Amino acid sequence: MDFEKLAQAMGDLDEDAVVEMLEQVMEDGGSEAGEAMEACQKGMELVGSLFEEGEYFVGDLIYAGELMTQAVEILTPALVGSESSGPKTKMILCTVKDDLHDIGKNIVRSMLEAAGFDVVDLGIDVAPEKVVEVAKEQNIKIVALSGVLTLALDSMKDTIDAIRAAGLDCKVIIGGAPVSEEAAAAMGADEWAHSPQKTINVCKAWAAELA
Ligand code: B12
Repeated sequence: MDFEKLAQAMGDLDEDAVVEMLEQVMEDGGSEAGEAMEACQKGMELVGSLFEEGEYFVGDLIYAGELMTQAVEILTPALVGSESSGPKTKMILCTVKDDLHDIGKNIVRSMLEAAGFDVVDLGIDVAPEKVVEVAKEQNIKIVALSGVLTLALDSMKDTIDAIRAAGLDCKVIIGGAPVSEEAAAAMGADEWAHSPQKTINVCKAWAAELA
């Protein structure tokens, strides 16, 4: 599979070509599904650049999001592995305050659900107090925070501070484009991830500790 071609097709928003290539990837059960996912994300970066250059408009971004969601649906069975049996671990997922981007969050949710988690999705632009309130009410021990804007890092820190100030015993994972190891350390997050696969591995390990 030519992954450069796949990234380019995603960047060109060529739905037929993207779907055809992904179906080819899945023919052997998806041994290259991880590489295909990375190529699709690279394609989304191309979309972002074309938007900055004024070639693409907001409608194209929205279409790109739908295409990416479709791509993830095709690849998900190969990426998440087998669903664990037994009671589902409940966790919170949301996009943090002042950030309205939810394509990445929704992808992470689909994959966590496919991996057997009961995901309480609080949506977008979620205030720290809301996360604390729901974590308390539903006795939730895992919180996943998503953000795409640079300023989302401040909201993530405020959310983690609020969780710790409330004395909640929660593991927190942060994810999204601006997140890094340094950012996670600076704000006291327990883990960070860019890829949904890592998110699933981390959350599965935490769920096993909690069980
Ligand atoms: C689509 C898009 C939009 C859509 C969003 C639609 C939607 N429903 O989400 C719309 C048009 C609404 C939009 C609006 C805006 N956008 Co915009 N947008 C994008 C774009 C092109 C793609 C983002 C995306 O969906 N990527 C694909 C997903 C799959 O990637 P992802 O979010 O990173 O998620 C993956 C991983 O990060 C990870 N992940 C995600 N969440 C989580 C969570 C956890 C816990 C974990 C572990 C992992 C994880 O898994 C995902 C799958 O692999 C980016 C460009 C880019 N290069 O990213 C700009 C971009 C993010 N937008 C930008 C801007 C500036 C804006 C606006 C301010 C524009 C404006 N002037 O109005 C507004 C912001 C409004 C707001 N307050 O949020 C800038 C941000 C600049 C910055 N550094 O802060 C970018 C980078 C574009 C640019 N280069 O200028 N945008």
